[in-house]
Amino acid sequence: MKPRLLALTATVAALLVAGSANAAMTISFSELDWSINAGETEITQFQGGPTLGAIAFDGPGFSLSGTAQLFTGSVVGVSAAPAMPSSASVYNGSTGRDGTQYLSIQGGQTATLTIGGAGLSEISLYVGSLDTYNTLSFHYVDGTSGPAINGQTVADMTIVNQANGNQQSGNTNGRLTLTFDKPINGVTLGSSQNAFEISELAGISAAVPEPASWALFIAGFGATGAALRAQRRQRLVPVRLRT
Ligand SMILES: [Ca+2]
Ligand SMILES: [Ca+2]
Repeated sequence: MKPRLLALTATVAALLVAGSANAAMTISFSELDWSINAGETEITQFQGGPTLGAIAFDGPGFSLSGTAQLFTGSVVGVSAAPAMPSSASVYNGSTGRDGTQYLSIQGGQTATLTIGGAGLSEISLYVGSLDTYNTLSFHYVDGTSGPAINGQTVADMTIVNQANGNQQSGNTNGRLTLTFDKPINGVTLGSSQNAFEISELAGISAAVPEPASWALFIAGFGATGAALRAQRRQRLVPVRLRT
């Protein structure tokens, strides 16, 4: 029977505040949603390889390290290609899943994405067959780490009812988005059992505004300064007349 892949797009965001670490993030999950979020730029679809260090990135400043593997297709009990909406560019019509290479973190393995420059203020991951034992931990530009979350956290904080590893349901296959109150420069993905599958990463840079924006910003300051000087001159006029 062909998997029934409904393009459910309901999204619920929740705020997670870590008790120990002085950081907060919001978590949202969008079912079978291949489209990246507004403002995001794609980071990678895990093409290239076959090792983590040889994966191609869409922009500069990113690298992947760790022991996780790259898969194409599914192996029962080992790794399941994430379920996809038919609109996804990586959709395989005969399986209803990602037909291209994806990241698969097997039991006991990790993959760390390192982010250069100013880091990211948001990251989204297209995840497959989310399980309670899939983990994400975050490293901040200021040198601190945490809070870490897992599949159960996602289930508790979003529309995901159960992170039970279902290989077709929109509950466990879709876009997981995390936004941060301070920029991250790394994410470590782990899984204590098979497996944590990810098709795609995207994010929003925490970089300062582009030079063009800065030029406008400075021009704005200049205009404000000129207006203030004009006001001051006007105020100064009567004083001058008196002396
Ligand atoms: Ca891919
Ligand atoms: Ca899984």
